[in-house]
Amino acid sequence: MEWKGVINTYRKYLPVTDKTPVITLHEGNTPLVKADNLSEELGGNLQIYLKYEGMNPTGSFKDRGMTLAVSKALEEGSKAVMCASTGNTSASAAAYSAKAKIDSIVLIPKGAIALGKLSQALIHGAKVVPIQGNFDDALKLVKTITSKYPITLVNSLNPYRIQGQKTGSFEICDVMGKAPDYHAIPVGNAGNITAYWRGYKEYKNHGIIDSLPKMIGFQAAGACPIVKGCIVDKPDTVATAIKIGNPASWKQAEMARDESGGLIDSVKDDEILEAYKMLAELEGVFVEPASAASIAGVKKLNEKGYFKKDDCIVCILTGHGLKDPDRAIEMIEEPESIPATEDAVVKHLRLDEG
Ligand code: AN7
Repeated sequence: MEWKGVINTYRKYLPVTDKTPVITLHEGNTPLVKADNLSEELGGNLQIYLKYEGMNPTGSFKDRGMTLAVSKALEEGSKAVMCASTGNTSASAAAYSAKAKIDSIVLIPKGAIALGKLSQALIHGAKVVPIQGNFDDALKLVKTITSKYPITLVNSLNPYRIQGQKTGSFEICDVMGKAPDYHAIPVGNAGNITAYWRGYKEYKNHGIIDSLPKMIGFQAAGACPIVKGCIVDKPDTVATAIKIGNPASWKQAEMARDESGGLIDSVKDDEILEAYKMLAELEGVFVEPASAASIAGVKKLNEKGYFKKDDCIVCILTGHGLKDPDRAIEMIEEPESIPATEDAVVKHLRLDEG
């Protein structure tokens, strides 16, 4: 049967009626890939699955929440939406607003978002406003402005964003027939960990799953306010998507951690980049650096003996690697060119040496 996006598929669990206009790009239904090569590399004791959210229409998990946030904005008669963004939210808000024929305004930290994301926001026709500040400054401004003007806020403070994003849990459980033992996820503004926990709890309340996963979240070491227990004024990490010092859903993330018996830990930039390369080389899965935080975190915890044998872990890979291709090229070094002749190619590859 044709997949018609998360609202049409999970309508019964979402705050929509027959009258709600459904603005969809057929988001969701993303691959859940068993990562045997990666599991073996990490010691062979775990069953690791990758939920490849980079396969959503705009290349990140934000589309699950944006379909609902924009549909509800339209239902409520809104003519414009606004968000602060480290990139992916702006790309998604721009695309869904284009589809809904409403305006979108995005505040981004100047010079601090990946080029692929900026190009998305621009080409979909968002009003892009780079500010001379970081994401936290941008979010504060957006909160103030949307409280004073008739513009709908579509950051994850908008409850419809969380409602839409919880469908990720539903898909995992629908495919596996149960919840995993652990749910590993990068944490930035902390909306996604909040949404997934909510989704699992709802499926358990409906009797669809018997057990809940432990939620394990990972922040970048230079931007880990929840781990430190205090706001980080100048967050810093290569994983620009999660360069956030004062997450909006801080308390909800702590609740997900504590209710599930999980944890929120930090991973260093070099651990994130190692995981980023490992995923691409071993699994054929290209993600952006922030997404690799969940893999880096699982690797770190496994080395400390945190897991039991054969524990099943789903890692959320939040965004596509093509969002930020410069990062990959920086790491690997672009190869030199050679003359366009058979002889030169054969010599270059040393095929003539047997
Ligand atoms: C790839 O786009 O906050 O903890 O403004 O783009 O729900 O914030 C992005 C966040 C993880 C963290 N991975 O999720 C934004 C923004 C990727 C992301 C996160 C983001 P939350």
